[in-house]
Amino acid sequence: MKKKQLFTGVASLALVAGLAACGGDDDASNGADTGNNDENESDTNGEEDSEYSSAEASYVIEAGIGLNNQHPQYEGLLRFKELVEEGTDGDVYVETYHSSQLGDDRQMMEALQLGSQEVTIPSTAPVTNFVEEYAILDFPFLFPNEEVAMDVLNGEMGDELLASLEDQEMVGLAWWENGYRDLTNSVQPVATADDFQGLTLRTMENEVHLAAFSELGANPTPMAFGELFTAMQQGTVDGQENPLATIYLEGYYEVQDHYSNTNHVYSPFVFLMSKQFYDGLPEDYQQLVRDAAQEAGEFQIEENRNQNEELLDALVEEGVEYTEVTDEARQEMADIVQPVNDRFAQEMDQDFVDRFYDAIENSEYNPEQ
Ligand code: TK8
Repeated sequence: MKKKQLFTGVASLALVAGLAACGGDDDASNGADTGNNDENESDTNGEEDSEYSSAEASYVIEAGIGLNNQHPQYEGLLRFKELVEEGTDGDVYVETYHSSQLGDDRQMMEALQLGSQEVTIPSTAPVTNFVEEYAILDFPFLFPNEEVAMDVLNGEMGDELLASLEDQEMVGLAWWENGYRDLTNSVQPVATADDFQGLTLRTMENEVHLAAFSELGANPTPMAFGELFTAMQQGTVDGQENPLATIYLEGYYEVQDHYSNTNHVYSPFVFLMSKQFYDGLPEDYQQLVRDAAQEAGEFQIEENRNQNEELLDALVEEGVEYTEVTDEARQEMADIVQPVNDRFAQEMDQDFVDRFYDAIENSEYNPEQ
């Protein structure tokens, strides 16, 4: 039986349009050196490095992400592909797309709901537009470290959040990691909360982020990730915030002058599959894609942490000025945005919020333990 997407035609049209818009850069090996223009033509059809083919598969997974093919998230996706294809001897085939070739996070989630795309791995911030409770994950200065975050996400609270996606026609298979977000801009060094004043900053499409950056005195401008590089290049925004791996590997140093390790919010990725597609898989394949998403995620997280730790020198070498944010300055930022967290927490289910905070407090990785 051949399980093909209803909207394959539409998806390929979007793909062609996406490639055309990116101008078809053939130099695949140096995404980080070519700014945002990093298309790797050899893997846009997902047939790369695979002994299997979509023509022989019973099930085809179209998997798309917003980041480029230099990012550890894409390496994780390739690992998922390998695990699934080998585990099913090619009966499930995975086509991988990066750089928003299939759309931005929100559009790809909508495609999952419709069943016209099978997998995407967004940051959790835009998931808030589908399930309100996800907002808690994007509270600034919430998780004291990455280990606590992963502990909570892989525990009961994370399971609950994954399960809540089912009403939205999506299945959450695993937590991956984007990491702690830092600030870049082209106007001034940012060392303290005061330095945010007047900066026009692109934020993710998430109410908490909007409110928090307003509270700090910046002008937040929500925007899809795929539009960000051009917005910085054209000066529509002064800056943005993302983990170091993204900042470096997307070549933001070409359009940004200052970087500060604000670490203002921990950003998870969530591995999503279309519920329609998942429900149509035999049970053993359902378990297999679940395990593969988890295993590929462990690999992605390790790679991602390495890159987030290691890329600072490389960024500075590209001419970006590094401004270190002290713990004291960070605490001041946290105090300023705390009322935002409290306000959003009040609007959520209280029991959920209490249990979430308890899970953080009681995590064995919490330094306060
Ligand atoms: C990529 C996004 C990105 C996120 C953002 O699709 O939007 O700034 O950090 O990683 O999910």
